[in-house]
Amino acid sequence: MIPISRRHFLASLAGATALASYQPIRKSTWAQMANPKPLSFPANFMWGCATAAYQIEGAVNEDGRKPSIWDTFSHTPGKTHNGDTGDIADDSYHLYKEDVKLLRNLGAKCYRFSISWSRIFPDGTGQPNPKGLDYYQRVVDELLNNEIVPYITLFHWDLPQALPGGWQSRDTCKAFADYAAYVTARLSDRVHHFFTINEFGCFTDDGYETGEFAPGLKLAPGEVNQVRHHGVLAHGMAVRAIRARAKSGTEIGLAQNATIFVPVIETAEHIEAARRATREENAPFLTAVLEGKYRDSYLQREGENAPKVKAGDMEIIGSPLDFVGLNVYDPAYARSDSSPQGYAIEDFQTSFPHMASPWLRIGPEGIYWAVRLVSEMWKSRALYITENGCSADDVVNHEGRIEDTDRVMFLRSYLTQLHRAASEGYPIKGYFLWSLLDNFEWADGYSKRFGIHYVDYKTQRRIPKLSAEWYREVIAKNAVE
Ligand code: PNW
Repeated sequence: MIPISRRHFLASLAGATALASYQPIRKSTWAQMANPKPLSFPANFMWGCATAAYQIEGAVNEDGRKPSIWDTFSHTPGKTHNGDTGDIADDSYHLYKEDVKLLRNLGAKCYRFSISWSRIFPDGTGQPNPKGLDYYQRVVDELLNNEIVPYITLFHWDLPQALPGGWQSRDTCKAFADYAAYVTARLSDRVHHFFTINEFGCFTDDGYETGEFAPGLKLAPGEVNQVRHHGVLAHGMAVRAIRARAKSGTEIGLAQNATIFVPVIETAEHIEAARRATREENAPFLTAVLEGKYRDSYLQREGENAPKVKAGDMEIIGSPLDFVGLNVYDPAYARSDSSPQGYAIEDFQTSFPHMASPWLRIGPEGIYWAVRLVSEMWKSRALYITENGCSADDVVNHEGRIEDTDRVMFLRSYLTQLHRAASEGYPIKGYFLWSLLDNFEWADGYSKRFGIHYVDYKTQRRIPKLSAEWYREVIAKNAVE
């Protein structure tokens, strides 16, 4: 319900009396308005936090790990803010027990972290490195000993540097599936949830088209579409490889920052426009994965630049999933119009509010529409919010506290909208806050803080922010207040 003031409420009733007979407000209604119920989530809702290997681990040369494309990229002058690298990051490779303690103190029920492919297969393929896997065995043990359910992402952008051609090569898809099979065969006795790939556009478009992310290439459109195709193909091949090797009961999904459209006004025509826009604008990634097909409109639009698809590829790409994970940050808005596609995408006014990262516009309704549109269009049985959170200009005040009221505002607004989706019955199973702690924010280096724990990078000390205290309350009550 949208909170309204008493004056507005009465005024709206007064207006309505002209049309309908006036009903006096019962006392109990006022009592409810004065004491609104907390926004409770379904029983067993999975509250957690998310991180990724290269952003937190450090220890890039230890125990047999070899470079990933992000090591190379971050060490190339001019590629990251201030020349920052993930060499040390949060040193979670050594401090993982402390980080699990942070989760424990929050009362978190689950933790989403990623595996560094270069620790397991330092050359991308070939000989596995047992010491690499040992680290993740220790992390999983520590989580389980603290009653925290591990959710593993197999690929969060840190591709082994040694793989010839990177994602331009179709062989990389096979290498990924082999790595996925190796990991699941060894961990699926205790880990029951795997995400294949995190955010397709961020390592394909940003890595191979704009060059803002590793490997920093600026390829032609046809080559970029081929890289995108290899991304979704690798996902599908991994789904099959995991299913073939994992213990029964293993659930598989992906974590995608689909572009989700919010209808400009909640009318039937604008909702339909948002639906169409979401399906069309995600054609190379989520739509292809969930429909097992590239839309004709996408193939026509790309013309001779369309990806080269081999027989059987689309079936593999569309391999059934157990759940869909959505990373939700900034919104997009669609309105109905008379064009053949039936929608127009809104531009943003310069006054549109954003968080510390300029791209991170604040649009809490996006999380509601993400869950609703994906469930409605693709009949997903289970959904997770695999990332949501924000950067803020966090400072340690004279009392040693970080009063990130702006982050709390952001999170409360989004979770209120997520509650709306849950209360309407959509199958949302859990929520992973990005991020457990400040970390290496890719090309932005350490200049942007997304954590609910502050990291002093000189001492590696972690300090819970106000948002951590707030999230702890949410988890304890299973409700947003
Ligand atoms: C996600 N954008 O990335 C990633 O999964 C995380 O690793 C990252 O730290 C987090 O969100 C915060 O950025 C994104 O520019 C990076 O729209 C950039 C964008 C979106 C998501």
